[in-house]
Amino acid sequence: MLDFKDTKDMTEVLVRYNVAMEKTMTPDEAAEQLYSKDALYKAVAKAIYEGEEEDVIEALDACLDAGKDPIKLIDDALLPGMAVVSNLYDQGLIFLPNVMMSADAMLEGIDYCKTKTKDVPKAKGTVVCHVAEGDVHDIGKNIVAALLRADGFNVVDLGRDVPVNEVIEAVAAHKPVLVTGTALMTTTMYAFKEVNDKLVEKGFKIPFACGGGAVNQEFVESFSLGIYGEEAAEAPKFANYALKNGADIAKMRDEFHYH
Ligand code: B12
Repeated sequence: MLDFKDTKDMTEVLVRYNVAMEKTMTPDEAAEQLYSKDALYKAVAKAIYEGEEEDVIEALDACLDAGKDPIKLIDDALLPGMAVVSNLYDQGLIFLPNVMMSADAMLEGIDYCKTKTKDVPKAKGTVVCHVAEGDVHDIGKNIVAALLRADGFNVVDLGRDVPVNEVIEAVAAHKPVLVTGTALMTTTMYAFKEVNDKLVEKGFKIPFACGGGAVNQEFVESFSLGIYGEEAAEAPKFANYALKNGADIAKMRDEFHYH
């Protein structure tokens, strides 16, 4: 235990409580500390960190040869690999282009795993995904869409900067069990409320799951169909819940409430 009275240099305190690193690490050294102890999963994560798509496939092949289930590899190897990259980015150890290359390598890996499963199920249902009007940040939405597809949903991906009316038209055309929205800017998140109000106006009672750095639970629950999601991995949980229980928004909010 540190004695605060005698601690002249606060650095010691910050290091003790893991707020600061013991020494300045290189990104490679920091990544090394975050990888899985499992050598097969570590190879996948390392290839994602390095943004090397071919190495991701090679590492996945090694996992498959060892008998791992291709769909489980998404949760067990690919997402943890991307989590290492996010962690290093949050610490300011790596930069944006690295994150984008890693995200591409991870998405490639998800697609590859899907081709390796024999039991590609009949689509469970449809989900419409979009990034809010005016917003081009689509990395999170791409992960959401990839995870939904991996879970057996048919995804209608409207892309980024999607006009409000286009979302409503897609819902009318595809009758999805869930709509997702992603917004990373405080200027674009209000498009969600417009989508919500137009859906209600047209009589569509369907959960509208919203996430992305700009929004929080309070904001999303301020509109009647809104279900807040913090992590992309929640999207398939929402879709499965809606499929099983229908569009009971109040029950769904209870089920997935954060605090
Ligand atoms: C990458 C990035 C870019 C890239 C985007 C590339 C791309 N194809 O997406 C580029 C360089 C193009 C870019 C441009 C701009 N950017 Co930018 N960008 C970022 C950055 C660094 C990372 C965003 C990101 O991809 N995060 C990783 C992904 C995975 O996170 P995510 O989308 O939030 O998704 C996660 C969760 O939220 C969740 N999730 C997301 N959606 C959903 C949906 C559901 C249903 C669920 C369950 C979960 C879920 O799942 C994911 C994790 O599991 C952020 C900074 C930051 N720290 O966020 C700034 C940031 C978002 N950008 C910002 C700005 C201002 C801009 C620009 C306006 C800059 C400029 N002056 O030109 C332009 C915007 C142009 C536009 N009209 O959109 C600001 C926004 C500020 C604000 N609050 O409004 C930020 C916050 C930077 C900052 N601190 O100022 N940007």
